[in-house]
Amino acid sequence: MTHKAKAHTNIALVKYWGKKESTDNLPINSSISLTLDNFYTITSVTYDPNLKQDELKIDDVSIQGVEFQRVTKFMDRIRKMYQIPYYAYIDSKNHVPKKAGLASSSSAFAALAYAALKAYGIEVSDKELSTVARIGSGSASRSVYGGFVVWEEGMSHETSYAYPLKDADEYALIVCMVDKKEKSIDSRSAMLKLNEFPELKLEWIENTQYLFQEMKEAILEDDLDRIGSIAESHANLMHYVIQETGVTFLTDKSFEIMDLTEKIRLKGLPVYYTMDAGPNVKILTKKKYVSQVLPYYEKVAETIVCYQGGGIESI
Ligand code: 2P0
Repeated sequence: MTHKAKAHTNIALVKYWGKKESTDNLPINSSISLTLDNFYTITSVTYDPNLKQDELKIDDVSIQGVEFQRVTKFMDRIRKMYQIPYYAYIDSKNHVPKKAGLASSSSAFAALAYAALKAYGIEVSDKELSTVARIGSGSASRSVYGGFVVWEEGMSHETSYAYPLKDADEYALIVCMVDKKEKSIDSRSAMLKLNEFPELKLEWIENTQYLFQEMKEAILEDDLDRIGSIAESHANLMHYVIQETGVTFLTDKSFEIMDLTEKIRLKGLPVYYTMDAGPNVKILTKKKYVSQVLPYYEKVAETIVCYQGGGIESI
């Protein structure tokens, strides 16, 4: 009754921001991501009939409090859905380059969902696994797969799931680390603020629906320039929306790296930026340009080069 699983984090190129339902993390918009090889979580789940509650260790530290509550609540959902009668030892290790400030719930909840089901001998389709991972954390629905991944918003638990769109073998993503401090507000809380701004929410949804369709086409056509332009537009849109709800994630350094990216592009090298709920800037390009563009970024920030990560797996 034990199982160990590995899942990679993903970076959204069309972002998930806002929920129509919080218990199951049903999003207000569909999103598209790239799974990364360098950042991943390995989690083992062991059911034990003698346990009176779950026990959680993250990176060898025993966890209580809010973080534990979130995990055990997620396990309760899985136990109820799949009639699992036992509590579990959960041991999770995050493989994120030190101080990257990129620890992500996407790989954590994807790995946990998979290990929790497999440890009790439950086999589900990837589609169903994606719905279960989503209950833990929205972005975890996308970490079930490698490469470029689509998460269709859906209207219910059964219809809100991710699927693989295309292999991303030629692509690269350079993470420029801007600030390694803890965020002032977590993305879960920041996202909920959008509900207080109905007009802004509508503007976000309408623009995102359009860019989501455009991005799907661009990826299927393997058109880096189009993918990159849409990713930049959507990242800027998300940060405009976040700013309007009273939260700021970007710093002067983030803007400096965005400006630098435009300058490098003027030299004829295809690089495009995207930012998530934090100040770090991620640069999308193709593998073949990495050696040419990396020195520019290394001058201004600590960098980590990532390529496409694979889907969830047992180890
Ligand atoms: C994304 N982010 O699409 C967006 C872009 C951050 C910015 O998904 O509440 O940790 O657990 O569903 O998945 C981060 O939000 O939120 C996120 P929950 P999650 O990657």
